[in-house]
Amino acid sequence: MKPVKYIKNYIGGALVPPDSGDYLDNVSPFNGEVYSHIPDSDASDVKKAVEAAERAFPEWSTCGAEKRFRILTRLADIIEQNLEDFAHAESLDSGKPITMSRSVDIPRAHSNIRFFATAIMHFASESHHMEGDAINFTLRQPIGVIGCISPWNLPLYLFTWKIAPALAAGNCVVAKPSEITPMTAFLLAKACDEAGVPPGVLNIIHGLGPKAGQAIVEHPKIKAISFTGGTTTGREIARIAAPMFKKLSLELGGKNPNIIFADCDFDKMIFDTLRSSFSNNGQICLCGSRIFVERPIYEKFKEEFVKRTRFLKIGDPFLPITDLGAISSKSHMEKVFSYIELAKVEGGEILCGGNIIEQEGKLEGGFYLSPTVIEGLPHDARTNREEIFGPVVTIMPFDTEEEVISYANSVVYGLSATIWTKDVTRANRVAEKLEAGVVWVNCWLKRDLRTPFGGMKSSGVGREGGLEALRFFTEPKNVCIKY
Ligand code: TXE
Repeated sequence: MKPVKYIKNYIGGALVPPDSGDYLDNVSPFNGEVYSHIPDSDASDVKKAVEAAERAFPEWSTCGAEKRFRILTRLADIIEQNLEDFAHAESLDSGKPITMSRSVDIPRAHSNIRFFATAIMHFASESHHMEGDAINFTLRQPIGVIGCISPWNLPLYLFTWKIAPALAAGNCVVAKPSEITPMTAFLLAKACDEAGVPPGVLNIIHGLGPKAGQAIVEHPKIKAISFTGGTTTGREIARIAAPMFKKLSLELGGKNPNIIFADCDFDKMIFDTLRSSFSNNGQICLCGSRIFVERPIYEKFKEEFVKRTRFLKIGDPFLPITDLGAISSKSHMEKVFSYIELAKVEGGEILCGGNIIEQEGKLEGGFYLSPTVIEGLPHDARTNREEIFGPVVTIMPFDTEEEVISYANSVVYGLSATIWTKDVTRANRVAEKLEAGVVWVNCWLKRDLRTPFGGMKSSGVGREGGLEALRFFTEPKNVCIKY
């Protein structure tokens, strides 16, 4: 399961070149060099993938939950058996530390598959008895061909988070990974072959969003789209899909508040806040990028947080001591850096970091940024309203619960939030008022796959996870029988 020079599309169970014969460079953020090439696919490749999926659908949708359970479980086992290859490919492609690929990304990818392989075995629906003369029951039937489009920050983790429930529910899938991080999706295609996933059940198309991605969204035989990515792109996808009455699941951006009350467990809070600020270089839509600290402990927090941030090791993603690897792409690094410049213009003070790190030796040419902490900005500065999606956080004090809730809710996003306090009554009171789809209290990124996952406002539409996902990927039909 090693990276290849020329990645291929996976259509009808075969690894095939793009119809156009054209390829795009795949750059490793590790050193900024082109290390492979991906198909520059277009509508003709997508058309073939949809046709393969349509051919596979009748058998796959009626073969029974147990058969789908067995095949998907085999696929999960193969990923687990090849964890090191998948982890290496993920870090080479994304720049994330190998320690994260090994402990988070790849294990969560096979857990996603296993979770939904088992969930479908227990997926039941409801019936409603009408006194005396009728019984209703609800069928939850697979939809048909589904489009799954995923981003570059957690490549295989989010790719399988969509594909697994779609397949478990009996649908067939045309999936497109990000062109920034295509390699583990290619390795997944090879794993499907080994697992005996029937041809056409899963089809993987590589290429650019506005070209290959848009062709998936536009295809009339694709009945539902599950997308994770930027809010701008989500809006564009909805513009096309809504008039075609496609089901839509949109997991978009975030600008998540991290609310720290003075009575919190300081040591636990500071440890998790470092994680929630800088994990994956802040390239997780759930990272807490706006940190609000109750005034009595603001100075203590600022001193300890900046000290620990300065101690983070940035560099070679393949060294176990590395905390932060490379930023996913040159253009994204430049975008993140532009926000650091904006923060200065808006009157912010850079307490640590704030610079692009010019590496030498084998990392020369790679994309590295120092983790950055900014204070002194008003809550409604652009830096505090717009998603930066990098190792950049702002900190500010607050005095009252009402004040911090109004700050937290003052942005267009509503994805997740974190609250640190020992006062459980206050935690519940604040959680109820926060405009967020996920609220963590005295923890961060503690994930139970059965729970509804997603955001509100400009963070998206719908929920993934557990039964929410299986219900998204099925059509409910009520049958009423009079007797
Ligand atoms: O995502 P895009 P990008 C945020 C983050 C980031 C911004 C843009 O702020 O800076 O989004 O990141 C495909 N039709 N998040 O550019 O463009 C594209 O090929 C169909 C948050 O990487 O949204 C890729 O496969 N598909 C997010 C996928 O969409 C299209 C994680 C995501 O790309 C398309 C990543 C189109 N018109 C970025 N345009 C999260 N919520 O976790 C692009 N794509």
